[in-house]
Parts: sequence; structure tokens; C-alpha cells
Amino acid sequence: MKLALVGATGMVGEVMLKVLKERNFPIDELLLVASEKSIGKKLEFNGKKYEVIGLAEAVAAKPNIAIFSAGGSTSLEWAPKFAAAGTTVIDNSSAWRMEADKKLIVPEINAHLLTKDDKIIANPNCSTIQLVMALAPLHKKYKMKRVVVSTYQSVSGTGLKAVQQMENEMAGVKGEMAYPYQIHKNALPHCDVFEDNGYTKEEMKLAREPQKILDDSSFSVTATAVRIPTAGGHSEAVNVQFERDFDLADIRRILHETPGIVVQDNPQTNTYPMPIYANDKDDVFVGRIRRDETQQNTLNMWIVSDNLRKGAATNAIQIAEYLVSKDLV
Ligand code: 2RA
Repeated sequence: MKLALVGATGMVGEVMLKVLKERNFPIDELLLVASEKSIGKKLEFNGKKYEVIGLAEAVAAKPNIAIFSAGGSTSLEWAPKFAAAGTTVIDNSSAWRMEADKKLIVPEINAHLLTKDDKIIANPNCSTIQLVMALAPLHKKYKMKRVVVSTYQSVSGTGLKAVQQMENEMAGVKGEMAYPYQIHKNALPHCDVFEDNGYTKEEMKLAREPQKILDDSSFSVTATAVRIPTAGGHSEAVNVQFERDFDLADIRRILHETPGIVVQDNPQTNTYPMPIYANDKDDVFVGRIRRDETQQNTLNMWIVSDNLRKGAATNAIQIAEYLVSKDLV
């Protein structure tokens, strides 16, 4: 298995290398790929040093799989070139997610859709992945009608520079500004750019991606995405109205029984999901599960996950594992 990691020097790229090692992904040859300015850099993987190469060299090497986490513009330009060379691309950017002929995959939910013909596969947005992981099993039984989600997203979603700026601010060090405001003591209702409808791109990802992943456009999602001063981990307050009434004990049972979901929910012992518990784990943590007493068939819950792992690196690598296990690459 020849694997290329495009964006190897970035924050998600670093986590991808860690997860590939942890999961002992079957690699015979590893290509670490980055932009021109990083070519020649040395990175370590599994006790071995690798020299970073450029995109053209990586395409020519014809890897079996190329996992991208290098931004939308790089993916739009280079994913088709890898695909034309016979490589299967798994892309972590938003570039291909809503394209009709591209699949948007959370392996626990819809990996079965994948075929050998899928040469560019989209990894959903981090805040979408944790949301659908918790909602998918409930939707199957109780059929969602409407979801209202407020996110509390860590600074790591914006990248290394933003985390460094927050740490500088906390330490009182003047550094490059990645945000217009002092993020270390703020809650910024502005993740990504604003669209014409007054929502941000981040909020519209939450409004659009779940229907594609669950293959059901009968429900709607409205979101408010907020950046908060945590270094890692995205949290979400979710209010979901179902078509059918539910039994709260059954909701808990379904979530307990869902692979990849961990229920942490005992207010008496202050047990509920928090980014510090989710850090560096691949599970999606669910708590504060309670009926919304103001509206029929409606549930409130709190969902937390490591946005760099299940929200990006691990989900992409699980897609790669599925492709290998089904001989699709
Ligand atoms: C964010 N989900 O958190 C976006 C991109 N990683 O900023």
C-alpha cells in the first residue's frame, strides 16, 4: 500500500501520522507531501525520517491512496490529477463535499456506498461528523424533523497559528493575530466566512452535510457556530425534534449500543462530556440527554469530540481502512 499524505506538515497532517501509527495502517511506502515552501523538510513516522516532497512528484509516484488535508484550493487543483493517475483521494476540505457525484462518508454510517469507481471521496466537516454520529441511530428509529445546533468550537479548528495566538494572548505575549479579537477571553460567533443569508460557511456545512450523509432531505438543520478559547475539541448543544415520540430510556440504550459513541451522563456526579475528556480520543461523547419539555417529540443533548481526530484524521483513515478491507484500492 503506497499512501500519500497531502498537507503532512499541518495540524491535521500531524494527527494523521499519529493515528496511522496507532492503528497500524498497512503502509509499504509513505509519501509526505506539502507545498513548495515545505519541500525538503524532514518528518518522522514510525521511527523513520521522511523528506517532504511536492505535489507533482507525488502524483507521478501513483500512490494507491492520497489523504488530503491541505485546503480547498489545493484539493480542487490536485485531487483530480491524483485521481486521473489512478489514486483514490480522501479529501478533508469542503471542496468536494456537496458535489452530486462525490460521496460524503462517515464510515459507521455510509461506508457501504463506496465502490472502486469512487476516486475522490469527501471527509465531512468536523462539527458535522460528531453531530451525525450521535443523530444517525436516533434518526433511524424516530426520524428527525428539525435540528437546532449551537457549536462551541476550539481554536484548533482554525489551525496552528490560531492556537499559538491564543496561547500568546494567555501568556500576555504579543504575537501575530489570527483573529480580529482577543480570542482567549471571548466567544466569537464567526467561524469561517459569512454567506449572503447571514449564516457562516461553518453553519451552512452543518445545515447541508447531514442530509447527504443520512441520505434524507426530509429534515432540516439550523446552526450557530461559535469559536471559544479551548485548544482542542468541539462541543455542540443539540435540540432535535423527531416525527415520532420517543422513550428516553430507549434513546440512552440506542446511544450506548452505537459503536463510536460513549454516553457520559450523570449530573449527580458532574459527569458529562467535555473537551478535556475527549482530547486525543476517537469516540463521540454524548451527555445532558433530556426531553425538551417545551415541545413534543423533542430531545436535548450535548455532544463533544476531538475535532482533529474523529472530526478529521481518524474519520479519513477509517475510510482508507474500509477501502483496503473491501479491496476497493
Ligand atoms: C473549524 N470545522 O473548526 C472548521 C474547520 N476545521 O474551523
